[in-house]
Amino acid sequence: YISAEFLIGKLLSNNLINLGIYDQVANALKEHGKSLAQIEEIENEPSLGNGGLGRLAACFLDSIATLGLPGDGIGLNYHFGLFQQKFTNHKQQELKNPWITKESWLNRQSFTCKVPFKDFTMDGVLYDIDVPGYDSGCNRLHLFDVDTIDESIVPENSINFNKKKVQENLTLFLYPDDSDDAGRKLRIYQQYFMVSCGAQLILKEMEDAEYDLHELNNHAVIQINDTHPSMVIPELIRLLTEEKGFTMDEAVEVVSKTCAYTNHTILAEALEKWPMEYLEEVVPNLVPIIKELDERVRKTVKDESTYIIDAQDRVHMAHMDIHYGFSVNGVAALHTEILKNSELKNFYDLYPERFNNKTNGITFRRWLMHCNPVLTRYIESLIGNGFKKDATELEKLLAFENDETVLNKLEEIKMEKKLEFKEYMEETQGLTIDEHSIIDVQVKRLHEYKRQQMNALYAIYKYLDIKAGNKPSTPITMIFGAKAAPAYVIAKDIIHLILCLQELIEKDPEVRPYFRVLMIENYNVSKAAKVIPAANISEQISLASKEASGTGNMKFMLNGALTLGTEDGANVEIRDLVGEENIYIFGRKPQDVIDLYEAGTYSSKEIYEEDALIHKLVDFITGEELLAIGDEESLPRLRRELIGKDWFMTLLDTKEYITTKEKVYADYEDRKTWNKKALINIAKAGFFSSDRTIAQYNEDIWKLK
Ligand code: 26Q
Repeated sequence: YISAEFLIGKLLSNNLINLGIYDQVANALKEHGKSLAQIEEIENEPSLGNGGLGRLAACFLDSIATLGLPGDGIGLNYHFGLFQQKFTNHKQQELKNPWITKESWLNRQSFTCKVPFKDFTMDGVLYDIDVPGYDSGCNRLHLFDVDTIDESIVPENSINFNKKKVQENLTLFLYPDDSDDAGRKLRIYQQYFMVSCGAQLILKEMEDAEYDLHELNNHAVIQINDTHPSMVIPELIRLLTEEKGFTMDEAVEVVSKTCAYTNHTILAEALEKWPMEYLEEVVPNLVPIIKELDERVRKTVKDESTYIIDAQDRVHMAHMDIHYGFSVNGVAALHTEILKNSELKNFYDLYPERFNNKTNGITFRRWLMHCNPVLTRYIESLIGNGFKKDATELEKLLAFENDETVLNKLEEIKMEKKLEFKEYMEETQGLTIDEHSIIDVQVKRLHEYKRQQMNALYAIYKYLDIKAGNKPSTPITMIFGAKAAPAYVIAKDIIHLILCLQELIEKDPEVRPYFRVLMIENYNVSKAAKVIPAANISEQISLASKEASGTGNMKFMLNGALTLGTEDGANVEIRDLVGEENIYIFGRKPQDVIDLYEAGTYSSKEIYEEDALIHKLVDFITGEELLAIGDEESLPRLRRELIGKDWFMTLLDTKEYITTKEKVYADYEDRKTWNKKALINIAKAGFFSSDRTIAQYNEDIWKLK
């Protein structure tokens, strides 16, 4: 599993759980007056990923090891993980995020290799992190690095550095761009270094085992996690032809039977296309091979839209993966259908047998057993512990859907997790949450398509409604957590809006007792594990057709939160499993959205001008209340964006979002019915175990024994 990101998060507790010694260690520490929870806080967090794609890779490693499959991860040992986020003057500030210490989980290995760039060669060194499976063997995460990295070239409190000194900075930083096209040469240096080291490691393992390299595909399979590692295809072909005496035909054939590609996005702007000029400058060795691969396509395929090198001389990495791999998969049923029917239709017409779906999953060791031990123990007391190995056994909980004692107990557990989260937020940010309020959470990377701005418009609606005298019967706490790519201006404007709303309401004694908007600073994996179990409502409100899958949606459901979401990604499969009455779905349907883009008729301006409520909410962004707190450049820019462009159609769904959310809050008043819905969500979450996902990858693609 080769991936530019492995968002593994802290490892101590999860490793103890997987080794089956968590309770023993926790008790032994307690007897000596120490607490495992406190030690957990001290462990540095390896944030070696941006979001969903990186976290998915980490969950997959856990499941591959747990299922006893011989599968390792290959990636890069970034010295600084995703930037640390600080809020100053209601804005995101980025700081470097070091995590490596002498005591880290990295184990240096003896393997080394040489990676040839244009004007110099770099020496790859290997560090491994052990990946113990739950109650089973142990695999490895292989992270490549170079010894010449100089962490001191990054100033304190900053993420700036000289991008030209590749020897000193190659593995210094994880690229902080989530779906934004940041076509930087350093990224190509990183990608090539990763795939060349990875390819050399695989060939060495083949040779150590004395296997014939012509049978590579019978001994290895390489899963390419999005296009970031796609250069592994030409690099393997290069190594086999230049160093192992293969003919081009032989190399192309065996590599094509070894590589499989996973697509994680349908945002056209996020599909990597590298200018040939860049590749010539960084990895000239690959250029003749990529040209040869493109030539071969041109000889047999008429449809020019599938060519690897386009008319502007850009190399389409995904095209290379599809022509020269044996499998292409999407990450949720809807996503795969959209790939087949629109986004990659031309490729599906060529190779229908290559396309398959693998709906994402999450590891229940981290997202249930570790983050919610009280719930885990309670489930065990009801249905036994079989669900820990076979998550579908959670369905046995359905027998209790009308059992008041069980439903009340679920509510009590939720309260316990809210109190823990309250304490945590008090200690870390000095914010005191009302544990009796409804906890409504949207945590994920900040991106316009995910529509945090629509949730913010709801907050404005609620603020004004309370100001007008309509007090909610149960107080509401809206929680956001999100990092924005440092160069993504509108995303940062949205964070600014949310932080300004937080300030406005925190200082308003009329509203604050009933309604609050709070933003978690530096949202990361360990904060996710704290907030998700405390949530009542899971916000999954992306513009339909744009969120490939989502995985947060699965984590919330497993912890008994109800989804308020659009018909998008895996939300669709959640709905099909729990039934319409146990989820809140709203908004324009995926096909309507696709048609709207096609027709090019969407006009947010029209909605703004014709709808008085929307008009009022949007104008509030630059009203005197917020301008008194916020930035006079940022707030108007965001308002203009919403009226003048709104590429992800926020205003299209805002009205229906408001009415649906009002219904969700009203339903919360009938606690018994609410708790029953929560129970059904937990019971049906078993399908989203990454053990199931990995079993399917293995059954259909890898065929490991
Ligand atoms: C691209 C070019 C240059 C620099 C960076 C990037 C880049 C970096 C990260 C592009 C994309 C990403 C991350 C994408 C991602 O996290 N996608 C998410 O993948 C999840 C796992 O499949 C899905 O659940 C989410 O729906 C999808 O958004």
